[in-house]
Amino acid sequence: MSIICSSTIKSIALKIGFSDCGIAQACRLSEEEYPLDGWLAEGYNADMEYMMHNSEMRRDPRLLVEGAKSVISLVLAYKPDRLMDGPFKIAQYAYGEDYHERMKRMLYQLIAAIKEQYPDFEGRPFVDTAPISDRHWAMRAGLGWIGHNNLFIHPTFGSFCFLGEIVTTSEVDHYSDNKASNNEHTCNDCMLCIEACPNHAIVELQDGVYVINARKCTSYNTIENRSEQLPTELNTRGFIFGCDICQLACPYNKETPASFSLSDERKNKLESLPYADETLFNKFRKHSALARIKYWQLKRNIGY
Ligand code: B12
Ligand code: SF4
Ligand code: SF4
Repeated sequence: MSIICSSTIKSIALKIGFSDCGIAQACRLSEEEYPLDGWLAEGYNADMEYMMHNSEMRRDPRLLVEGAKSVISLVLAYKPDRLMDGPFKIAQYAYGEDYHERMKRMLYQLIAAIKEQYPDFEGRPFVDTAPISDRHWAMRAGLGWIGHNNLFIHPTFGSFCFLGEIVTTSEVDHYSDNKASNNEHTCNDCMLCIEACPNHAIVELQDGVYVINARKCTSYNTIENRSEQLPTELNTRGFIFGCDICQLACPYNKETPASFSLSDERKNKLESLPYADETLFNKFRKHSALARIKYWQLKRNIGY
């Protein structure tokens, strides 16, 4: 099998429209690096039972793709050029087309383009579609670091970016350095994200290791929680789908460029969504990240 050139892959990825690309050697993530067991033991996954399954596979992509040698990590920035107005807020990641669809299309495009140069290349694309920890692979691929707000932060695009991977059985000529491991890039410990969270959902699991207690988090409750009522103590600050508060507080997101232009038409649609009837909402949620919730959850999140 041919050894593929990392800089060729990166330049194809950028041409396709990804914001950044790096490649890490496939290996097992230790509990120290990815304290999944500790997080699950505390029940911080709330009712996301899928996080309890395949945890060994989630740590080791070689169990996901037999013979995997490399993980190609892709970043797709999504910061919009303006925010929606009005009393209700939707997290910025849901402003545009459903990222699962968009990213998957781009990942397949990338695989096809690599195959043109290396016909024996075999790779499987992932974007929230299998047990693999996107953030850790982005960090290992030298693209940035994980902040106390638990998000992957890119030095240029901040944390407003989606992540995806191609796990491949091919080896590459050069693996990127994990810059976060030698402190070249790290979270600056300002704690602004922790202070900003209105629900105290960012908690210290062990000394200096912060995780999200999903039970308390607005993002979890407005998207993943299927109960009839939201917890009475939840302070959403107007977010009816997802939450961006701990990202907006982070200094690394202040000077980042916009990567998505929010048209007047789309902005109006987003602003009128809380008042939409079921038919209109169902029409909107197709090809949107809002497809994750049903109409009754929207109404519950709004409070009527
Ligand atoms: C489950 C999940 C959720 C849950 C739980 C969140 C959580 N942090 O665990 C809920 C529903 C709450 C959620 C919310 C959101 N999510 Co989410 N979510 C996921 C999912 C599916 C798995 C995450 C996971 O493995 N959690 C388990 C815990 C144990 O692991 P962890 O969160 O990675 O945390 C560890 C590391 O941060 C590490 N760590 C911390 N600091 C350091 C420092 C160093 C040096 C090291 C080595 C390690 C380290 O320790 C932590 C504890 O284990 C991923 C997709 C995927 N397959 O990876 C998307 C994902 C993380 N989500 C994403 C997004 C966009 C969001 C939201 C921003 C959406 C929104 N606006 O509402 C919020 C953000 C909330 C937040 N502050 O994290 C993106 C994040 C992109 C990015 N730039 O990081 C992902 C990667 C999806 C994607 N493909 O793009 N999410
Ligand atoms: S997404 Fe919102 S509720 Fe969840 S940890 Fe961040 S600020 Fe807190
Ligand atoms: S707000 Fe401060 S502590 Fe939180 S992730 Fe950003 S740099 Fe790190």
